[in-house]
Amino acid sequence: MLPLIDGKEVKRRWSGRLLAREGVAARVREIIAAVKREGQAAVERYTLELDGVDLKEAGFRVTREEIGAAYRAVSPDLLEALRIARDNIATYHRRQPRGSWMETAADGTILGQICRPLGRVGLYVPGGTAAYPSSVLMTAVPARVAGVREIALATPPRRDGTLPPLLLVAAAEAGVEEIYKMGGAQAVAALAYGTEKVAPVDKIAGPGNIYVTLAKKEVYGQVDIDMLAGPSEIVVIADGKARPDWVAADLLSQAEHDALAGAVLITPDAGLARAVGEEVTRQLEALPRREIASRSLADYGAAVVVTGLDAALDLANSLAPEHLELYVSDPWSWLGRVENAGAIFLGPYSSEPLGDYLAGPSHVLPTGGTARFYSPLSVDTFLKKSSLIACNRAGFRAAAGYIQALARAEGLEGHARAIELREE
Ligand code: HSO
Ligand code: ZN
Repeated sequence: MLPLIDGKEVKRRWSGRLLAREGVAARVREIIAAVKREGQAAVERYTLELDGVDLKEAGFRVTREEIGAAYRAVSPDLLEALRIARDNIATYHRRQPRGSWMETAADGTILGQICRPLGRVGLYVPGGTAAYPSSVLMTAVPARVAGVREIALATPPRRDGTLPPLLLVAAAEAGVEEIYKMGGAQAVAALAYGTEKVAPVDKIAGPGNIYVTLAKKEVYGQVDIDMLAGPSEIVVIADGKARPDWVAADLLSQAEHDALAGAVLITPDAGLARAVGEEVTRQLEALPRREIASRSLADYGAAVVVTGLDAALDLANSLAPEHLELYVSDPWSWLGRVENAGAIFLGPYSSEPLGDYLAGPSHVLPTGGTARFYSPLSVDTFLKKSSLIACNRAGFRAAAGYIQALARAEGLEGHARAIELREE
C-alpha cells in the first residue's frame, strides 16, 4: 500500500499533485466577475447552484439563535477540548513579537516601525468533509491576538442550509460573531469586493479547495491573502529505532485528509521501510476513511530508503513539506539541517495531530513546496507595518547634501528643492 520508490520519483509525483485544470481557473474568474458585477444576487445564485441552498430560506448571516442552538448540540467534553485548544493557541500566539520598534540616533533623529492589526479580515473555512472546527480556532485566534477589530468568517452551508454546530461554537469561543453561509470562489469574491450584505475585507486567510485557492490568487491585490494552500502533507524521517506502527499511524493521519494528500517516510533503514509498509496496510483496514487514505497513499505516498540521515534531510528539504517529523534518536541534533518545512515535530511523542489540534501553533501551514517562502499562519499574518521617520535639524543638515545629489541624479529637481529650501 505504501509504494517503495526513490526520492526522484516522489518529487516527480508530488510536483504533479497541484496542477489545476485550466477549466477551473476559467470558472473561478467567471464567478468572481459575476459577484463583482451583481453583488449579493450572484452569491445567492451560486450558493443555490453549487451548494443546493436557498439563502433566502436558510438565512445568509448566522443568527444568535443559531449559535445558541449550536451550544445546546455540543457536549460538555467537546466544549472543554475546544477551550483548551483555544487557550493553547492564544498562549502560543501571544508570544509572537509584534515587531514595532523605535530608535533614536546620536543626532536625535528617530526612526522606527509601527505594527498595527489589519482593520477587517475574512476567514475562509472549508465545508463538506473538510469542515473543521479546529481550523476556525487556528485562524480566528491568531487574528484576535493580533488585535483585528472585525473578523468575518465564511463557510459553505450544508445541503440543509445549516452549519455544523461545533464549527459555530468554535467561532463563538474564538470571539467571532460575523459568520456567513457562503463558500467557494463566490465567498472569496464577496469578501474581497463586498456585496450589499457583506462589507469588503482587507485580507482573506484560511485553507480551501482548489476553487478557493485560485479565487484567492485572483483577488490578490484587491485584498491581501495569507498563502496559497493545498492538500495536507507529511514527511516522516525515521531511523531504525522508530516504532513502525507509530510511523504508519502518523502517515495515515494526513493521508486520510484528501486523496491528494501526500505522506512519505524517509529512512536509512530498509527494514523499517518494509515494516511501516506492512503496518500501513494493517491499520488501513480498520480506518473509517480508508478509501481516501489508500488513494492518497497509492498516488502520493511513499517509503524512500536513503543512504543516511543526511540524505534524508536533503530530500525532505527539497520536498519542503507542510509537516516534518524527525522521529530519530537525537532529533535536536538534526534540527539545524531543516531548511524548508511548515512545522517541525521532534521525537516519538510529537505526533502530527498534536499540531493539528492542541499544541498551540496554527495548523494553517504552507504546502505544495511553498514552505520555501511562506510561513505558518500567525499573528504576523494579521499585522501590517508603517515605517516612521522623525528627523530634527541636525539630522536633516547632515543628510541634505546627499539627498540633493541623488535627487538631481534622478532628474527630480522638485525633490532636491524641498530639501534645499529648508537648508537656508
Ligand atoms: N492537518 C491539517 C489540518 C487539520 N487536521 C484539521 C485535522 N483537522 C492541515 O494540513
Ligand atoms: Zn490533519
